[in-house]
Amino acid sequence: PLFHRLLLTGAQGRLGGVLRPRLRDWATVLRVSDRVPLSPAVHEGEEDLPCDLADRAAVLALMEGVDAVVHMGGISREDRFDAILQSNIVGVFNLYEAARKHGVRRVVFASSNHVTGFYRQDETIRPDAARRPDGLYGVSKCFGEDLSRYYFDRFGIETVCLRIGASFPEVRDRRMLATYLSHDDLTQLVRCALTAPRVGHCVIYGVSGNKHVWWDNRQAAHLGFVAKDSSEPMRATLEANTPEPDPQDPAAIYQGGGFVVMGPFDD
Ligand code: 15L
Repeated sequence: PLFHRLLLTGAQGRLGGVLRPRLRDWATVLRVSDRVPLSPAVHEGEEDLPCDLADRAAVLALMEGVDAVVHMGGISREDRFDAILQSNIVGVFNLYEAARKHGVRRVVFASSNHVTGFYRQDETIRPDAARRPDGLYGVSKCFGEDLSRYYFDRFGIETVCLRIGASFPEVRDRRMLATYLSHDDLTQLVRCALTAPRVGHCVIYGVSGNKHVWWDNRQAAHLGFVAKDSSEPMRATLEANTPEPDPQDPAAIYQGGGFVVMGPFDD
């Protein structure tokens, strides 16, 4: 195995659930964590440590003895500010503080394309373009990117921030022709982010080799990731089955799609 103990947070989440069986072979022990009970329950080679990311003491215990972290935990959509605050801001701070205290050397951080959701769909941007978050969720991911930058510059903890596009088994709408990241490519990307010899702090988009993309990901080359999949084979069926978007619809104008018109939600 690549690691003695690897931690997967958000193991019961949608992508945590995809990654969980795929990460198992990479470590002697895969520590799986979520705030809700895991189903299926632990498999051989796994240990389950339930944890609410907002609970500082619990996160400190969660990180003990861990070699590296795949941080998929937290809220993955637009939500009430107070919910986002606890999971994605307090939670990420707790994670990095625990990494510092326990000497954890590397984190793969699930960021999101929504940190740049207010760029237009006719623009192509690089990961170092100024951020334009499309909601409080996107703002919280900006915080995670900046916090991890600080923990690298100050404490040398390496992080790869993956601005995941849309990772589902299949392309579900026209926007996903650009944002699609297959589950296999996601897995490879996480593997490269965990194992590339030196990553420092970097930010890259998590996207398959789609024909039309909005993101110039050449800055990711040093990770050694080469996408194997593409949305293109699904284009014809998708276009035949979905109406042409209204060009005035903000969801069709901006890269963040429907996220750009969500919220704010009342408490
Ligand atoms: C995200 O950040 C969400 O977590 C995911 O569920 C998708 O909605 C994705 O963005 C997207 O942009 O489609």
